[in-house]
Amino acid sequence: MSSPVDTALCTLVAIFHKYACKEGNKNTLSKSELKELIQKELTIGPKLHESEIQGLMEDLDQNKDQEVNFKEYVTFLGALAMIYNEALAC
Ligand SMILES: [Ca+2]
Ligand SMILES: [Ca+2]
Repeated sequence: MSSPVDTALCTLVAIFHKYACKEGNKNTLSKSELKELIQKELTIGPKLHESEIQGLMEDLDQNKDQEVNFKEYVTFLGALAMIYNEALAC
């Protein structure tokens, strides 16, 4: 009954929670949780340097609490979608 878009969105939400609940606040990603998510779930993850992940964390952490909440994660997904859009455009 689920469409490909439903499945894709549920996967993105499930991935957030899979990593967010590993340590500390269960509803936010710490820097190490974000790093693990990037390295295990993204094709480009293993190619990113520590400094790039650090920079990404700082960009995503809009309220500067050193954690990535779900809203900030959605911003991250939007940025990734922009990159894929450039790669996939006709
Ligand atoms: Ca957490
Ligand atoms: Ca934050």
